Amino acid sequence: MDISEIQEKLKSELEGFKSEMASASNLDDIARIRTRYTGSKSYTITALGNIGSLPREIRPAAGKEANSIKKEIEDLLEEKERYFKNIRFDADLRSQKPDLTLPAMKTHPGRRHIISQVIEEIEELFIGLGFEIAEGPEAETDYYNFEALNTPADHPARSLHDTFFISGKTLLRTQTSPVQIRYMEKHQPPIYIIAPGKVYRRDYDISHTPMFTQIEGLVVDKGINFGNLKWTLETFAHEIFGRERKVRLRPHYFPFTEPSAEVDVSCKICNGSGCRTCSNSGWLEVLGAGMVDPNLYKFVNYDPEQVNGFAFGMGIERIAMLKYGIDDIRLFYDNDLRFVRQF
Ligand code: 2U9
Repeated sequence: MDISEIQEKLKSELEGFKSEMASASNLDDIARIRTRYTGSKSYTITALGNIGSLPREIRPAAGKEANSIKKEIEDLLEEKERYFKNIRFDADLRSQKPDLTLPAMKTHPGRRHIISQVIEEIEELFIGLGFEIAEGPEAETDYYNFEALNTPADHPARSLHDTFFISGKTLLRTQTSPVQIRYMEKHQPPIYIIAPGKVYRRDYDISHTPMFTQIEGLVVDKGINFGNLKWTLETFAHEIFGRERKVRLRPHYFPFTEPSAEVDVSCKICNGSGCRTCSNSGWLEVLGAGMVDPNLYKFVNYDPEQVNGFAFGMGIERIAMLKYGIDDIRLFYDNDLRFVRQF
């Protein structure tokens, strides 16, 4: 057999295929034509299988021709099959009558994340007390995150922060306090601000995530005293956790406040008598606070003889955990819809 004979047979095979395709009217026809022209007994497939037995010099041309015809046949089959499938799909849709007795599909409209809701609730409370909201960068310098907050390079408090460094003296802020320093650089007292935002620390367990949310507050004015701080914190605790909760302040240490305190609210579960949630103490720690250390004012050119102030800080995830009885902070960021849809 010479090459022109093979080409002739392949061509007539293709013509036969095309004429059958022209009269195909459904998917069954396509399946039948496919078997006939691309099945193992079809002329094109047999020809490809027999290439090896042809004279060596015509093998490449015969192989090329058979492959090209095979491809043309397969492409046309696919195209026509898609066409008939669409027709069948349309017909199926038209023939289906809706069953009006079926229950409606459940829809889940989007909603704000629980942490965003708690931030907003706390913001509203402080706005009502006359505070403004201040924001700042999440990538900070060592100066604003530590130095200007009374935490020089050799200060032991630095190791508590497990800082993520970006490069050199640039880092991811470990607290929102840098926002307050930046704010004081640009504004003169009286200052009444809260700074909500994401902060970052290298930590991950049942009560720590590498990113969490803080809200810090700062008041700087003439004649501010510890009583003003205590009233502000009690108002906050009663609004957020309920008026029946007791509030207590315990002495503590922070590099940027003196004196400093940790603030507890009485445990809601046991009403202060002691249970597993409060480790039998009757109290739950909710935030830290103190009078701004006058030493800080030199960083922002305030005169500590003229003004003084207080500051406080809290982790929003912790507030949300205590408010809603959540026992693992990681749940907030696993994005399991069964959890986030509850709020
Ligand atoms: C300036 C001066 C003082 C902010 C403060 C705290 C106490 C505090 C922690 C609570 C849990 C952070 O999220 S947490 O780990 N914060 O206890 N923060 S006083 O004091 C400032 C801030 C800015 C210029």
